[in-house]
Amino acid sequence: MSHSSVYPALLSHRFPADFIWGVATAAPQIEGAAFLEGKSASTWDAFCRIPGKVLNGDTLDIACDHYHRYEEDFDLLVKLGIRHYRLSIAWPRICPDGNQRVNQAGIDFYHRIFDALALRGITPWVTLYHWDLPQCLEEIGGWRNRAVVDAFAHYADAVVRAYAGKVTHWITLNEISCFTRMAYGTGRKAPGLREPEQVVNQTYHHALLAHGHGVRAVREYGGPGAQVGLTDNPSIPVPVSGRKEDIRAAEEAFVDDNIRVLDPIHQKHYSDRYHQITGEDSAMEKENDFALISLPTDYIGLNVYWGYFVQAGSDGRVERLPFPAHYPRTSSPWHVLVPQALHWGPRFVRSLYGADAIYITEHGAGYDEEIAADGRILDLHRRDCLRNYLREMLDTIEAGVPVKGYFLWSFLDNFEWQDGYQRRFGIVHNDFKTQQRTPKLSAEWYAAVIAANCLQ
Ligand code: IFM
Repeated sequence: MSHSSVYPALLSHRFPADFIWGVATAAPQIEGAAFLEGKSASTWDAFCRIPGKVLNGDTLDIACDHYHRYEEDFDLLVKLGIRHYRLSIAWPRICPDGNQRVNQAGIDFYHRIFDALALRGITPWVTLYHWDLPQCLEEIGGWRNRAVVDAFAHYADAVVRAYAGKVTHWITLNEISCFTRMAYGTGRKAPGLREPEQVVNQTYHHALLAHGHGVRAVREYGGPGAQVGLTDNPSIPVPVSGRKEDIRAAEEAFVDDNIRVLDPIHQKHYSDRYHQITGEDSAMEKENDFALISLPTDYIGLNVYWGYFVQAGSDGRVERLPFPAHYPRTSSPWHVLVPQALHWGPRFVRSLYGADAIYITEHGAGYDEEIAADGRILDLHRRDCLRNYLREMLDTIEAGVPVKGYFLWSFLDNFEWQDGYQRRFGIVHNDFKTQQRTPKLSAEWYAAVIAANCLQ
């Protein structure tokens, strides 16, 4: 008897035949070459130089040195059977002055990247903005200043025009709340400010406009077959039971939590609920802003890491349940493990906003793990996390939600923002001294999932 007839794969563990499997990275986190060939400083290059802002004073200067090592990195993708690669373009490499001057060396670099990917049969999924605002734009107010929207429009036009034909899958912005609320509200991310709530809401509004320009640029210059969408990291309330009251409570909480991004984009205006929540701090908008903000997209990208549990209280109101001590989490303090977030997140996006195609553009787990003496990294905790979440994603697909693909964050250990290089999200270990790449157990496991198109 053959091995597969003795141990047949479970039918319920199979993914649709055309399912997209990939890994994700972002320019500032892996490229390095922070000041080479005309690239100017980003807000993160400036932020990491302020003592105390980034763990161990780590900088993005060298990161994974992917700028010089992309060929070997892409060879590794091929070895692992990974055919889809999400990356971002560094805005300060393309428009170092934040104005219309385009840096040809920056344009050439990504041509080399796309050619190297094409040579290996790997499809790029390109994010226009993954948090690296040119510092010169921050100096005139950054996302607080509506002028940044025009600067982004010029940048997006330059990028899409340059790579039309080489790139067909575009993502406008990554995780708006991380470069608005967390950058200008809580101050955890660059530029690390604590502005009043109205200013924060205004940064969201400017980001929505920039997203609209990204969509417009792809429609105008992307060429035949080009597709575009936003990547969001919605807050995901998970109903604690399948009772319809709990599901309704979770859905209501989902709308409220995501009232500044997903809701306005899809409702084509700020709802009454938005105004109720934000009150006098609502964003100021101009006539016709929503014609741009709500341009139709081809897909929604969701980054899903965590969620929280809710139930309907006795009066029917949403009750958020606190996590008990010792609830499972990764090394990132914010990262409680709630696999069902990968079920309910896409489900709510589908039911509320009617998305026809959803891609999980990021999911992964960060641990402060070290390489063992024998040179192996047996990251069973990461494997378990990935598997539990993927199981939930399969249920979602089986429930008819159009989740079309999954990009694991991240390919390589990299610069994890304020947590520097200590927090490792890669399925490939990187030794930041020698730049040696070593696939972890999770990389081998993910390769097996992709090869079989089935959970292992
Ligand atoms: O590293 C980040 C990434 O840049 C955006 N999404 C979450 C990841 C893990 O924190």
